[in-house]
Amino acid sequence: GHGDAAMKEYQAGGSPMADVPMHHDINPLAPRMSEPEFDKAKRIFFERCAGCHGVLRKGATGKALTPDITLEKGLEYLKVFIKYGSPGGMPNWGTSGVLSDDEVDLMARYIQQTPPAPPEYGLKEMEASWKVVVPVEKRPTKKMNDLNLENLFSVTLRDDGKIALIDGDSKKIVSVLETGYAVHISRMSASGRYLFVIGRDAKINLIDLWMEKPDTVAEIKVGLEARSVESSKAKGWEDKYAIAGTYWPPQFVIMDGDTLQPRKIVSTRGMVTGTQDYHPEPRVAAIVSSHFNPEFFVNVKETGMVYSVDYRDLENLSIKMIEAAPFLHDGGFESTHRYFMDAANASDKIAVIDTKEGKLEKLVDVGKVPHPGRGANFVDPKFGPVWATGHLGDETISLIGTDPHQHPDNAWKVVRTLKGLGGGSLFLKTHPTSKNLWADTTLNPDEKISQSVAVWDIDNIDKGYELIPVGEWSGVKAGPKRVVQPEYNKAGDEVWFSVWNGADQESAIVVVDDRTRKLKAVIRDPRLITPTGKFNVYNTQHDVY
Ligand code: DHE
Repeated sequence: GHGDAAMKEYQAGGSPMADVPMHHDINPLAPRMSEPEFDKAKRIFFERCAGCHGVLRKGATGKALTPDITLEKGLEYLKVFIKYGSPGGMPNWGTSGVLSDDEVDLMARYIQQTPPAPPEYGLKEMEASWKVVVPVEKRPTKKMNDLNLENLFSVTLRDDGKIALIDGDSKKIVSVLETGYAVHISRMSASGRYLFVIGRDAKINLIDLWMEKPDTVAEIKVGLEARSVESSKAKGWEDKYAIAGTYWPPQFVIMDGDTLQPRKIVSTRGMVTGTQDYHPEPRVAAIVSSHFNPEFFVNVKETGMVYSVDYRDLENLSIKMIEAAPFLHDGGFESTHRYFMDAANASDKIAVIDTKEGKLEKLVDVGKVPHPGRGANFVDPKFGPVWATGHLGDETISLIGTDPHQHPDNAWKVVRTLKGLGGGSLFLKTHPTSKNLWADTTLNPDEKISQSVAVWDIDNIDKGYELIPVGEWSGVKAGPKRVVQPEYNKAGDEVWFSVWNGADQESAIVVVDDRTRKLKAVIRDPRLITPTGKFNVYNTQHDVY
């Protein structure tokens, strides 16, 4: 199975649903629990367990934990499993010191209860949370600041619920803005004017970069838990719509691009590809926006479906359900932007989605638990254009041929497998003007590896990687100092890395000169609390990676 420790730890990152009140349905067959015990257990479940076992405990990466299964196993068996973990990938919550013996007992009783269902969240709730801070007619009609917007970076300050806007030229923090809880990603509107930021609590901030001091002009909460937001990019539809996908409820919503007014909500509950079994909570993972057609491509994680959503007519919405493979997580375009390279992380495959024709082109077998972020595009000296992904579950980088016209024999095949620093890789990147491929190993258990990155010379890719000790270069002394997510500046001659420490420790951003691979700058500032994702405006706007 997919029992990689890093993978489990990654998914057990905590959920804002821990705070959502839910009804305790007394199950007479289950061991007794008081109301305070139930609430405490529910909190632990959403902080530690829901990421793998699902909100309704129907199973995802982890096993199903519904009472029909757990009552049969019994209290003692469940306690041992929770305390010691399993070779199949269940963490050892007790012996690792995360849960006390009393808490292990509490959780063993809790998972025999009927799973409490979180509330639904529809138009009424969205509208109640929706705020237009600056109406469209009160906004500037041209750019009112001297910022070089194309080289601005939006930086996730994960545990502070904020983003930092950093000027890529001077490396100075322009401002720090409040966003949602455990803020997750930033995306750009097609014009490069609006920045969308989404938190794990499903709060979206729409930030107008034309203002004298860029700030939030609208906000909304689109659900109880979320990870993805995008903006319409097809010709004639620039900046018109935004879309956000939620983990709970399992649905997505299309909004007006300049106000976030919710327009159309679509549920993703349905049948799993292949088995055609019903899944009650298929979460929405990555969403990409077609540059060709007025369509969003929406990853429906647990059912393994990609919905192509044609946004021309919201009242008569047309959705194509493209069967790929479970569990769809992250991905990005190849260099022509026609094919969406989409990681099915429980199937060890990349699903190649033809966004022009709206169909599955190919399922490509790669390494164990692919995790590309948006991936990396470059021209392999032997095989032509390729797109690359790293893996959480092994040390390899898979290079997939992406040019069916000039290199048909290599198209949609793994043409080369690189050996990287180790497992636990989250992101890799290059740039059209660069000859380097950079990959992190953020979740590797070995500190030397998680604090370093690997870099390959694309023209001599056989020669293997060079290790760059980015964590050490940061000068930050204490802490885990995990190095995460390479991101290029607009010119493609600098690559930025986050040195991600605990919330009460110093973190940093390290800027490396891409041509010399030498240290160029370190951004250290008390406001840089837990920096993780970085999104260069131009590269994000144009899907350059
Ligand atoms: Fe992410 C992208 C989900 C944990 C940093 N993350 C994504 C996307 C999804 C996702 C679905 C794709 C969005 C898109 O393209 O529309 N992430 C999840 C989880 O479910 C998971 C595993 C567990 C959780 O509790 O949230 C998770 N992610 C993390 C982290 O722990 C990371 C490393 C640090 C952080 O900030 O939380 C993290 N995720 C990122 C980043 C991206 C991302 C930086 C965007 C990469 C890019 O280049 O586009």
